Amino acid sequence: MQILAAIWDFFATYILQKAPYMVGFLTLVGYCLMGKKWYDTLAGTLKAIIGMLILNAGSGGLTSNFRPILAGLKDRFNLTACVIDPYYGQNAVTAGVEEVFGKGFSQVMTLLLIAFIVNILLVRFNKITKCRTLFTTGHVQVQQAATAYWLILFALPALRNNDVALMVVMSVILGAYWAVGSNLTVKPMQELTEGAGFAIAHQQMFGIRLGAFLADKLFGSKGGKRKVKKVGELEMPGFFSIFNENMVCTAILMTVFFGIIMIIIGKPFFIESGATSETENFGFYIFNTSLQFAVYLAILQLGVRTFVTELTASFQGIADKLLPSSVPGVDCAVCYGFGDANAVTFGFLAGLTGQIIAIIALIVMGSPTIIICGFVPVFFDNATIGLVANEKGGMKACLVIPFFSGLIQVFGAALISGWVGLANYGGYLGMFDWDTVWPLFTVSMHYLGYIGVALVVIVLLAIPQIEYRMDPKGYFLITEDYEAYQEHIKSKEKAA
Ligand code: ASC
Repeated sequence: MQILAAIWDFFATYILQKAPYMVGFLTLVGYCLMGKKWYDTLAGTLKAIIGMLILNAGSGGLTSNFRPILAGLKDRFNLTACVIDPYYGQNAVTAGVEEVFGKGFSQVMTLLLIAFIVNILLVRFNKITKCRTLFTTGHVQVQQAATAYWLILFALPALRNNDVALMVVMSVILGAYWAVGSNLTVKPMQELTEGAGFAIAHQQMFGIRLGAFLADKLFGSKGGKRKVKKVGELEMPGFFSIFNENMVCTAILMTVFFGIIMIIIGKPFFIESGATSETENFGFYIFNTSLQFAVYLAILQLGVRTFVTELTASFQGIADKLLPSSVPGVDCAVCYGFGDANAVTFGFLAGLTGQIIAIIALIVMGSPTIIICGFVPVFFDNATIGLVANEKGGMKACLVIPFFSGLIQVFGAALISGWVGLANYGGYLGMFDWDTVWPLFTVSMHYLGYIGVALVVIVLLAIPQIEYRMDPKGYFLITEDYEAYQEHIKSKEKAA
């Protein structure tokens, strides 16, 4: 028993919660199931882990470089504000949960495991459930579990004294959200990557599907009737042609945007935080910092290239033997290695513009909760949504849809974090789904109690059923054989 507990503890701490090792573990299991030679299995597993670590170095570098700049706005203007950022959100839960609900959050690991098992079961029985995706991004799952814990305790006071019921409600809702949300991204991701064989398991999964849907409806080609110009197809004249090069484009745009923000914040702030010194030229500091954006994006894309093929190739073993017709759900940054690279930058800047306008609106309207943009939601949500929007609706969609997403993130986060009391502790998770669908879940559970819980679960589970019924023939084909799926779509269009 003790040995089992130790194994479980090791698994939960070092694999389940750490995306690189989870991806490595799945690669290992997949290749073993395929009966690959041991040395190929070892090499593939190492490549998968290292690739994910490189991706993390890229996304971590972006976050650690640019988060303090956005958060600096708060200090510069002496705002008592709630920062939307997964790490601030997690800290806020830890800081307040004991005080507000009289409960710590020691069961987080157990919860993660049970919710993960719910996810696995939903995929295992996908003949019935129609769920095709397994969540592999552990750090995100921890953040979501923390915020969901708060939202559910807030919505259902009866659960505060009933640990078993609390665990059941939480793991079923979270597990269903993971399975159904990532499942929603299968189609946009297969289309973006031309069948690379992964889905997104992150914090804006409903946003991705909604973004792709709206981009297609509002800006799409309507079966060839309308001309769609994607970001990568723009022919820029003269000087502007340098924007076609992703690194150059990112460097120039980030220098302008972050330059303005950093000038507003002022040099003394950066000296105080130790980021620069009295003697360093401030203009040079701004330029050098802004260039890091392009550097970390390039690192991130290298990481993607290193591990994606290993993971998706080995996952075939898992799909064949254990979880039929399934694909792995991975970090949103993985898709930045596909599609038009500049769409990532444009989506981010459009989302940032939306967020800044929304924040000004909150201040002007005298909102009791003021939001400060955190780097993670504004970049990772809007870059991802921009990328899929561009794929379906071109440049216009890539700018308009993330702009609205930015507005929604701020207004949604202000409403929910103020209402449930997380704003008092300075942070909220703030990613797209947590500003939209999770507030709706919370409202439903708060006002309808257990009926609300049932409603949330039923609605979640109904989503893949509806999608399946819209195209029963193509639904599993899209993960099993993308080329055959494309043929199927062509023949469907011809018949229409
Ligand atoms: C998050 C989070 C991160 C980033 C990263 C993006 O939600 O917590 O560290 O997004 O996963 O690659």
